[in-house]
Amino acid sequence: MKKDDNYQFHFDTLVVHSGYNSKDYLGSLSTPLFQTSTFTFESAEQGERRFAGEEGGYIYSRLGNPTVSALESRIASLEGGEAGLAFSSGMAAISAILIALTKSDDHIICSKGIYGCTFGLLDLMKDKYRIQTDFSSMSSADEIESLITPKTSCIYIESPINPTMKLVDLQLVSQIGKKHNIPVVVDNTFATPYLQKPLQLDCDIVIHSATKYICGHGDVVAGLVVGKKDFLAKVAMTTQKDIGGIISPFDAWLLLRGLKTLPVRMDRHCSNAKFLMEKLKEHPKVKKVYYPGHSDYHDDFIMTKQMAQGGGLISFEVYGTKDDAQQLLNELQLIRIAVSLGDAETLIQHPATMTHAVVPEKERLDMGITDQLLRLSVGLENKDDIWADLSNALAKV
Ligand code: LCS
Repeated sequence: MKKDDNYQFHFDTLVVHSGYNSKDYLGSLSTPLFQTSTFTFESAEQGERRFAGEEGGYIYSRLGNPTVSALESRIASLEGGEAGLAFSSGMAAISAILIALTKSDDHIICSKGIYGCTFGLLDLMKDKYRIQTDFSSMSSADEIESLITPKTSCIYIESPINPTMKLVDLQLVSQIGKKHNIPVVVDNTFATPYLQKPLQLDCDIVIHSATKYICGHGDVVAGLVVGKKDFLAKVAMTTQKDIGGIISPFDAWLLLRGLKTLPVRMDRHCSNAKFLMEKLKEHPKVKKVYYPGHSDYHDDFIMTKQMAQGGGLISFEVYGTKDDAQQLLNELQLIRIAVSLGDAETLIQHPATMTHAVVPEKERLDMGITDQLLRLSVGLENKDDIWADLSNALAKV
């Protein structure tokens, strides 16, 4: 889909068209679903050539599938990267990348605050392979550089951080990564490439839990990675092929479908979230509100540097105890109590006992996840209906 060499399509055109050419598939407007596990060879010699890498073409769906390839090309174009890879979950993507980047006894520097299972994975890597992780608030170059050792093989960041919504200055971290030749990996799940493009800020690898905004409809669990072609080709032939966490063709097809509306959905998620964030800030029962650009953390300067809008997630602390926080959830009628995020439905969860229950209490509190913290994934419903439900529940606690 190239207009001419000098013309660059806009993001909202790329989400619809990139990575797929209907001419290659009998004119089919929708990307065909290749629901097949394997591909036949015309001869034994052709099979041999394909396995030897001497001839292009598909072999077996764990090694590649046309529907999956279209998705991988599309996410690469949206993030502005050379190549993409699709996985069966965000965690399959994260583990394939971290295992590819590290070996026993290595060291990782990680943002202070990450999704609970990513924390669990780092703990597992420490137990099994003696890979140590240091957590950093990443607030200054000195702080990050003081943690670098000769064994540091990767810097891993979430921004905004799940669930505290703290921001990490991606440009600051990528400059340190470049200076010390350490790859910087960014989990871009909360922002999506519509709001933030870490590769443009010189980070090296972008990861998504595509389960969230990329899918947008709460019906797929999947992961995506974008980065340099050579690195991802190595991952495809090692920690993806041999560990095997590949996406199914049908899930790839659903993600291609979901992606087409990403900008339209994100604009609505963002405007709804901004409205609710302002209402929550004024509410007497709400102690703190965390939303990029308007947080009680005062890190707005980072938001203006790297994000187009604040996104669809808000975290807030209520006054009182864990019981009060849980009661608020139980009083809701429209908003659903559920983990995950980025769906059409507004979802609310209690991180201390749900997404981050695996994080030991001391580390959890250090990350800023108190018993009174709630995370709201603002959906696409009418904003007044969401606020009516939330304010009604707040009035009851
Ligand atoms: N990265 C982030 C930032 C996430 O929020 C999640 C899942 C993952 C990676 C893992 O992706 P998955 O394997 O689930 O596709 N976050 C969840 C959450 O906050 N609630 O439920 C899942």
